[in-house]
Amino acid sequence: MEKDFSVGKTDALIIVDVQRDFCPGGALAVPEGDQVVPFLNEYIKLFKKAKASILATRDWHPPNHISFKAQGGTWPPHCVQNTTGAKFHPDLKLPKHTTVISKAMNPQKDNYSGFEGAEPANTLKNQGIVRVFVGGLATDYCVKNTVLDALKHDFQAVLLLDAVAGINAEPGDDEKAINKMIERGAEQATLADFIYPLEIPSAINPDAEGLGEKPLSKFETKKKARMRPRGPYKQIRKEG
Ligand code: VGL
Ligand code: ZN
Repeated sequence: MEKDFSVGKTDALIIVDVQRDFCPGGALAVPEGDQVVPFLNEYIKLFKKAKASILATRDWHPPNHISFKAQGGTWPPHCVQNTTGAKFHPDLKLPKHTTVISKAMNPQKDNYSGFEGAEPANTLKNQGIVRVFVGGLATDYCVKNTVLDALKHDFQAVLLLDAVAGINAEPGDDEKAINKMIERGAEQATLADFIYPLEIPSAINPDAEGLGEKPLSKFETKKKARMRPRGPYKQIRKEG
């Protein structure tokens, strides 16, 4: 099913936890976690061109965090504040004006959502954001919870299927997570579903700056979307 998402100022891109520790070689590596990076870089370009907001969340744990095995939790220590493993993936091209949201900083409490407390939702609402596009890591934890919370806060939410990867502690966890997000009302998209603003040099077209809404093309989006095999991330249609 083909869609035509056109990004504008009431949209935000939320990049979830694309940190070294969640990528191959990291402390809690998501299989193929690094493969979301080139896709996210394309989305970043698109959202920048549309002058839409870009946010990046990061897991930002104190060293004694309750989710760590030594504290009786599930996970190996990961994304400890100010460590190399907590840094964003070095190839992720976050623009300077990216809003960084640090999360799960309370030692006694884990949190998988970018919408911790009321602040992120309120800030987005005050900026006039009505729709969020979510990609990053991991599909079955922080991406899922961020999307579900976005819906709870009455944002429209679109899952970026080619820009997510799951931990899959149990095989199929990522697909289950995707199904749940769709069930709760999330839409899904890949790069091929976006209308790209046409680039006309401003020397020729003095109005080129405001192109977000006008001439449209879908150049190369199909080709780019094929770069990453989608496997389990096939479009899942809502029942009924
Ligand atoms: C995450 C497990 C533990 C995530 C964070 O970002 O999805 N997963 N902490
Ligand atoms: Zn964590």
